Amino acid sequence: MRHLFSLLLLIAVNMVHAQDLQLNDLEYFERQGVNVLVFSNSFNGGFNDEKNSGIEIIHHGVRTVQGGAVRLNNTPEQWDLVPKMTSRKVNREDGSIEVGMRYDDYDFDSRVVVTAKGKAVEIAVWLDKPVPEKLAGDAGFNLEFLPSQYWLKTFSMDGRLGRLPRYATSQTVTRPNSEKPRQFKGFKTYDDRGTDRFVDPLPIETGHSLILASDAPERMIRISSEDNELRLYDGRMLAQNGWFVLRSVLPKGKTGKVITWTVEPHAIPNWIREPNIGFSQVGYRPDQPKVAVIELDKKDKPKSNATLMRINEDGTISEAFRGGIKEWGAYFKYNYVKFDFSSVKQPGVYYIQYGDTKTNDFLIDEHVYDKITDATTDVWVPIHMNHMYVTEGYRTWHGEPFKEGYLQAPESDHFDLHPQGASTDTKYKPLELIPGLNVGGFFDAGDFDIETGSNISVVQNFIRTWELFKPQRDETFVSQQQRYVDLHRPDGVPDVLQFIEHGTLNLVAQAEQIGHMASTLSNSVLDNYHHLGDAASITDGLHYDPSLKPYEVSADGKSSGTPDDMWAFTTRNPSLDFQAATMFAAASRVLKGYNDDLAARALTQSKRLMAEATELMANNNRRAQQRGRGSDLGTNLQLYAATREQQYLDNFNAQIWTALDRNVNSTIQTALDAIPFMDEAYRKRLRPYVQKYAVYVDSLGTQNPYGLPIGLGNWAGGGQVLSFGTTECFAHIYFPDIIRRDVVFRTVDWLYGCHPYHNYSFVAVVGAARPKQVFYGNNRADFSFIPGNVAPGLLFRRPDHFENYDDWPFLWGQNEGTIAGNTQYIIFGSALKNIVNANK
Ligand SMILES: [Ca+2]
Ligand SMILES: [Ca+2]
Ligand SMILES: [Ca+2]
Repeated sequence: MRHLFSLLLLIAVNMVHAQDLQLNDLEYFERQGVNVLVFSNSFNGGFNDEKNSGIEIIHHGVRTVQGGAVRLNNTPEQWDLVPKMTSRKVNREDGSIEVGMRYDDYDFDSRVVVTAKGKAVEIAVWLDKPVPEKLAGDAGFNLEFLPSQYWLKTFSMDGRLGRLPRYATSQTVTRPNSEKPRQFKGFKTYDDRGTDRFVDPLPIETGHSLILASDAPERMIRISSEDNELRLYDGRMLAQNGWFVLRSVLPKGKTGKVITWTVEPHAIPNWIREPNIGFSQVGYRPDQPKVAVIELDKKDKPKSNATLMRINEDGTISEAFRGGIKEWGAYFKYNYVKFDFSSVKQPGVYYIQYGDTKTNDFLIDEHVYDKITDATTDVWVPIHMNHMYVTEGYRTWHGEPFKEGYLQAPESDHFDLHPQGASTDTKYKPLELIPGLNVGGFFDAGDFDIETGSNISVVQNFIRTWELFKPQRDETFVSQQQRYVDLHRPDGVPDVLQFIEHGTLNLVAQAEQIGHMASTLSNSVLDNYHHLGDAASITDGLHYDPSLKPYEVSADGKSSGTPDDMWAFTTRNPSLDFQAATMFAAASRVLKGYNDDLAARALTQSKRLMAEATELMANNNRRAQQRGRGSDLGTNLQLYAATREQQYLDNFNAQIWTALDRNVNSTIQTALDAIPFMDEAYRKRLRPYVQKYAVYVDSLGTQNPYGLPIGLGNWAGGGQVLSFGTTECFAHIYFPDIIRRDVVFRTVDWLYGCHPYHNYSFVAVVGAARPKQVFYGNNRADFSFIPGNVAPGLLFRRPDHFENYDDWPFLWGQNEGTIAGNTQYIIFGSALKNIVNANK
């Protein structure tokens, strides 16, 4: 009897423990439904606050809280200073993690100690020296809450009730700029309109005990502090990407334990995450493999089978297939199983039923891939055409941007990482107008600059698309004369030719006006770099005249004293010139017969830049020469394609085999690209390398359940998957017996929904049943997307979490699409369509 009693007691004790937060092997606090991470991801300089760092909470599978750290602002923005992590100690004995933080700019150190206390954590801030005088009243401990998961939810502060707003409408004050903590590198995120004052949000509520979202068990969280006042702010008052912020200001003149909070995220008892059934939202061709990858909570017990249900033409539902579940195993925090329904080949409308989980419906049909690139070519790309008025039906996407042109950048340490050296390398004086640059070109991504390297890739991608697939599609009206673009209005010219022309126009202008390639044409001031809205309203369209006062307009209405003109960053980079020269040669060939004048100008610049870059690279130090040589392989091939001069082919042949021997994975795409220009002997010699590559492709199946190269970087790995898929397509086209057609569909499935976290298509695309709904495009403030965009996808958060928000667009590493990446998608999609249609 006593034994039984002890046993029961032991079980009871263990049960209590099982509900408590425990410090796990991956160095975060865990209980079922709740993960509390303490600087598993630290702040990282470059772009500063990325809303990805500090103390973070993953609450029932969603990372809803981050930014826990000592901060210098009520609601920090990007480019406000972030603390550098100076130490991180995991203390297993008392179940705590201690992190040292430092602001070099203010010689200010602090420590935060997070300790598990039952179902809660205690967060304490310790100071060895008092807060520096300059930061007193501003420095505090902050914790940030994801707006899209907390808006419209209730809160209670010391019993006073409220509801967090869908849109920012709280109150602000202004304070003298002298009181504003320094921003990163002295940049200024705001235009104070000459007032010399900055905007500071006021709290929504203050008190000592806050309950957030008592109306939503999966989001409910309690925070209390006996000694410190809690202030709740809305960070969106200053910046659309702001979060709800809870903070306590550090007391003046004190040392020791200066802040103590208790934070208790509610856990739904015995919570198990709903299975994420990954499948292609675009659907499947009858003749392709069809394998759903199902992501399961580690506490979830895999079912023995799943069914494919068919929605019949009369609306009734019948079981089309029942099949076994195959276990793949653990990959980071989840378990993975697969459901193979490849045997179902009858065209129709289907959904997958796995236990109680049912997916949305999708198609099995011959034609599912027919339209996968149309949104990108017809909508996304033309909207990103710079220096044009772009319209669609009743809607204007943007007016003609940057009418005042571009100024020579002075020496600067640029916020978008384009330093301008002491010498301009041009005939222009700093801030002098460089004529003729406001023509052509494509917006880089979610911002509005022209990244020259990306624009070169874009033109190359379009040339490649044109030469390989000759798409005659004409859905876009482009008038360079009127600087006018209209979507869905054919004008008799294939759109791809017009895109090649548009990119070339800007790049040739750079070469002609500057003498070489600019690294970028970008914003001069940070407060218009983060512009959200019509690109034509970023600058005032008037020439900057420093003799006028800011905001003053000249009598003739042509210039202003507002220093908002864009800058051209012109530090000479011979290898960029070399890339441009290569591209110009190809563009010249393609444009001949369509725009002869531009073709001739491109050829002139190609020859001149080629000669000058070659000489400059030879004169530069050895390292620069090696850099030049590294890109030689692809360049020589492109040069041969563009000019058909034998010397380039000879250069290519002299290098390709050693490069393949060195690293087959990184060289194989270039080697495949050469096939159209080579003889049968080349293809034969390439064969064993493709076989080696196939071994690598197969090995990926054991590395993760998706059989793809999954990147864990700060920018999610969508581009890597896409370039892998593109290589597979070309390898299959040339060596179908080695790279099987089936493997190509792994990339397709991933892009369109078969991936971790959720099962939405990463492409805002025609044809997908459930595409993602928000992207980091230039309309992100509207929680929207630009059709045809391809998201980078799954951002890895250390130590074990993949994430792609579909209700919060503002993390570029997950949701931004780039002009170079999206034009690569056009090549991938075109190649795929070729492959699947070859069997018809
Ligand atoms: Ca950019
Ligand atoms: Ca057209
Ligand atoms: Ca201006």
